[in-house]
Formats: sequence, C-alpha cells, structure tokens
Amino acid sequence: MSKIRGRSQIGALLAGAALLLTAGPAGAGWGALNMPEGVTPISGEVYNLHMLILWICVAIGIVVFGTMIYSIIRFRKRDGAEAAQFHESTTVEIIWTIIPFLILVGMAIPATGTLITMENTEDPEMTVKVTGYQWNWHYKYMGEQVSFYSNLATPVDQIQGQAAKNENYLLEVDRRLVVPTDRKIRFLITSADVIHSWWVPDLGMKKDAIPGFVNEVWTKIEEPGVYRGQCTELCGRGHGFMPVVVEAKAPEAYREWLQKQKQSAQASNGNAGKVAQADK
Ligand SMILES: [Cu+2]
Repeated sequence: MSKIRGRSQIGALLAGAALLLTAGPAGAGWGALNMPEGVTPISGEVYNLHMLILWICVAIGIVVFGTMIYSIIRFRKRDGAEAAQFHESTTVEIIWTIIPFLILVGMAIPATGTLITMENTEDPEMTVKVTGYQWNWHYKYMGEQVSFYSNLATPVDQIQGQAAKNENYLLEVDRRLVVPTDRKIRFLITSADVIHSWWVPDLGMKKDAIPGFVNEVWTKIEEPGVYRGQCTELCGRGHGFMPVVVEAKAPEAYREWLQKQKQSAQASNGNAGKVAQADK
C-alpha cells in the first residue's frame, strides 16, 4: 500500500513539474516573475543572457534530479540493490571536472561579450551627470547649462496610509530626467554623501553612486516612454523615497524640451539678478 502511495506521490510531483515547465513563457504571470526585457540593446542582451543561463540551469536540474529520482525508485535497498563504488576513480573525476568546466565556459563567453559592450562608454552623443543625495537625485546636462533636482512626488498621506496609493506609488518624481531616443547617452554617476545606486531596469542599467568616484554607464533608448527605477543601495532612512524616472522623447521633442529648460533657467537667473539689484 505504502509503495503505491509513494509512487503516486512522485507521479504527482513529476506531473506538477512538467506542468510548470510546459506552462513556460505563455503561462499567466510569467512576465511578472521574470526580469523585464527592457528597451535598449543592452537590456535585450542581458535578458537573452539571463534566459540562456536559466535554461542551462533547468537542463542541469532535469539531468541531476532526473538521475536522482530514477535511482531512488529503481535501485532500492529493500529490493536488494547495492551501491556501486567510485572511490579514487580517475575517469569519474575527469568527467566531473570537464563537464562543469565546459558549462562555465559556455556561459562565460556570451557574458563577457555583454559586459564589454556594457562598459564601452566611448563616443557618447551627450552626457548627463547624476549625483545621489540623501534623498534625491541631481541631474546636470553637461555643456547645456541645464541642471535640476528630482524629488519624490508621492504625497505624504499615501506614504502614511491615509490615502489610496497611486499606480506608481513611490515611483513618481517632481522633475523627470528627460533624454532623447536613439542617442548614445553617457551617465557620469557620483554621490555627494553616502553610497547610492542608480537603477532603471528597463534600460538594463544600474551603477553605484560613490562619493569621490565618478562611475560611467551608457544607454541608447529605442522607444519613447517613461521608465522607472529606484535607488538600490541602502543609503539611509529615506532610501525608499528616491525614485528615478527617465522620460525618453524623440530627438526633436527632446530639443524643444531642452530649449525650454534653458529659457526658464535664463529667466530665473535674470530674476535673481534683479532681486540682487533691488537688495542693494
Ligand atoms: Cu540612495
């Protein structure tokens, strides 16, 4: 009786596992579980790399657990099976060294290629300096005299649970980082106080912001849109309150936006000058 029950349980487990596997990418909720594919060539590469390594791990899991489960069922001590002895077997040692080595090389080759592309910040078409503060981000468009802080815009009553939470709860800012699509943008990332980390999953991009260091990262966004991220280095009490919002506009719309920023910056400088004059 117990034998039959045991077999049926194993059968149910195997059927469950098969169901999970066949559900695959088409299964409901898969997209929510998996990492985003993103909107840049790098994020696409990272996604493909992740899927390749995932399926290699799944194959290894099937081979290892398949062998284990088969052996447990097929060779039972109760049925008189005796363990084979492999002590000091050179052949076995060579096999279990060479196979993992080949698997690792198979994963390292594409991963190295992606890392090299990721780190290649040469020949950018524009540069934005990103500075982390406790607890907001500062963006400076290099060579454009445009710079501003980007603060959390989620109302306090939502944070304190006194109002219903927005769709982009804790992921909205007063001023977005606006960038053009189809341009190689270099980001210089640093911090003015503690270590922060600038992270936008859809752009396949995450870099530590370290005081006294300037880290580089680059992106080329293919689709206009709004991409959200967060600080991902535990940086203090307000760590959860410093989102990153990047808005990618078509190059023409971006130029218009930049022009407006310059004009309003000039206007406010002019006003500041007038106030200073009046004070005298
Ligand atoms: Cu931070």
